This record gives sequence, C-alpha cells and structure tokens, in this order.
Amino acid sequence: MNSSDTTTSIGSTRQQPARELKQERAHRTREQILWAAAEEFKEKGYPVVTLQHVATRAGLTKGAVYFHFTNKEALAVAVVEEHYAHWAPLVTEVRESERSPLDIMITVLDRTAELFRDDTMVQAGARLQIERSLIKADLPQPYVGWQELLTTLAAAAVETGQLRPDTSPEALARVLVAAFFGTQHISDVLTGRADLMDRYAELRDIIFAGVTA
Ligand code: LUB
Repeated sequence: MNSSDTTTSIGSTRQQPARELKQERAHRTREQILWAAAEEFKEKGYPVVTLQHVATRAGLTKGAVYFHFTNKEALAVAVVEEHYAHWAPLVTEVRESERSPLDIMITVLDRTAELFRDDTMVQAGARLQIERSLIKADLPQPYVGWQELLTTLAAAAVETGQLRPDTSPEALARVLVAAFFGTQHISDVLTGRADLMDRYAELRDIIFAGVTA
C-alpha cells in the first residue's frame, strides 16, 4: 500500500467515522426527543404540551427539537407512527413461536395488551389518536390495520376448524378491535391501566367463548 493509499484509507477512515458518528448522534437525539414527547403527550395531552416542555424533558434546547421536528404536529405524527411501528414486529415474533392461527391471534392480543399497560410510546399514540381532531396533521388511520390483521387470522382459524364455521372473520375482528380499544381506554381513565390485563382477559375469554369450535 503506498502513502496515497494510506492517506486515502486514513482520510476515508477519519471521514467515515465522523459522518457515521454524526448520523448516530442525530438518530439518538431524535429518539430522545420522541420519548420525551411521548411522555409529555401521554401525561398532559396534545393541547397543553409545548415544544419547550419536550425540550426540557429531553434535556435539550428548543432549537435541537426544532432541528428534528418543525412543529408540534410533526412530533405528534411521529409518536403515533412509532405507536403503530410496534405491531408488525410483534406479529412476526408471535408467528415464529405460535403454531395455530387461533394461538397467534390470542398471543398477539395478549402481548398488545401488555404493551398498552407498559409502553409509553404505545400509550401516547393511543391518547393522540383520541385527540386527533385537535391535531392539524394527517395522523395514521386508526383501527383499520388491526381489523385487517385480525380478519386474516380469524379466517385462518375458521379454516383450521378452531373457530366455528359460522364465524364471520370480519365481524369478529371488528368486535375485538372495538372491545380492546374501549377496554384499554376505560382502564386508562379509571385506573391508569393498572387493571388492564384483568379487564382485557375478561373480553378475550368472553368473546372467544362465543366463537371457539
Ligand atoms: C387500537 C388504538 C387503541 C385498536 O388501532 C388503533 O388505532 C388502536 C389507538 O387508536 O386500540 C384495538 C387494538
């Protein structure tokens, strides 16, 4: 290797980490801001939260927040998108561990209920969706994704004979989404989701008792 190669390699070595480090630092800062925003939105609600609140919670300047998010609406959209980003990886993981469509369906719902109990980003996204009429931005459409997923799983469970042949997969999916949405919301309002797993288990057991073969 000649000196120019060394220079090139040293140059590229010095440039590479500097650019990568800068990108990694920016990604970490964006994540820090998102989590602070989720905490603020979850606790105070969209109307009350300011970018200054988020900056203070994140331990950053307001300028740092503005660098990543042009306004509060953009922050709300990003938090709701992060909420929904939880579900595809969860379903993939469950599909790898559970064998039957019905077991996949129930385990996905069980794990989702746990995230609604425990995860700040999930909880913040849920509150922002309730406050969506106050947010002048295109938030992701709620509920439909879950209805489609549960319809597909329910149809497979009917196919395998796990659910009664007269079960409408679409109707079961709509009932599960409505019951889950309402149950997690009521649990949040009345107990801060402290009783969510008990209330969710009731809806799960009663609904599935009516359709299981
Ligand atoms: C779910 C919420 C809370 C539906 O799909 C959604 O948008 C949902 C937030 O809007 O419950 C039930 C899994």
